[in-house]
Amino acid sequence: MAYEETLALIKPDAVKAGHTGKIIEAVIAAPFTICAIKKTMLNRAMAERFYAVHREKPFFDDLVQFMSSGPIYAMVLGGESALLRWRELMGATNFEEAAEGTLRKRFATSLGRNAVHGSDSLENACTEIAIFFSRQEVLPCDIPS
Ligand code: DAT
Ligand code: MG
Repeated sequence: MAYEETLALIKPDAVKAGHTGKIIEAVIAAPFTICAIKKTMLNRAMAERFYAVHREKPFFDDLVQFMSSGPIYAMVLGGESALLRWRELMGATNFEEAAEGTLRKRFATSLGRNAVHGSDSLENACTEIAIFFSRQEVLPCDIPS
């Protein structure tokens, strides 16, 4: 086990539907340390950059349009095995295949509108965190020493 940080997003569908509080409750209960959090909105270019790996996919345009359609919350979640644990809490990409109790099972309404994002590797987590936060904004400890 190792301390890790991952990027989590509460996507526009979940923010709009009023699920932010329930999702943050699940984050804290898991538990993760919220090392950084901000409400923000991606413009088209930022969404394209964020999802650049999917540029060739047929759903890319819809994904970019959706992700830039309203406010989101970006969080850096820290903890032991944070990357995999956050992906487990999110559930499968397709909410119909997501396990009971996962965030996507609870809050997704379609394959694309699936409430939350999580980095898929530590390397990508670093890149994605840097899109939203400076190093000074990421505080791994809740209690100052
Ligand atoms: P994940 O978000 O679980 O890492 P991904 O990186 O493969 O999944 O895809 C990014 C997002 O794109 C995903 O959360 C929802 C959307 N998406 C993926 N596959 C899709 C598909 N076949 N049709 C429509 N949207 C899709
Ligand atoms: Mg992904």
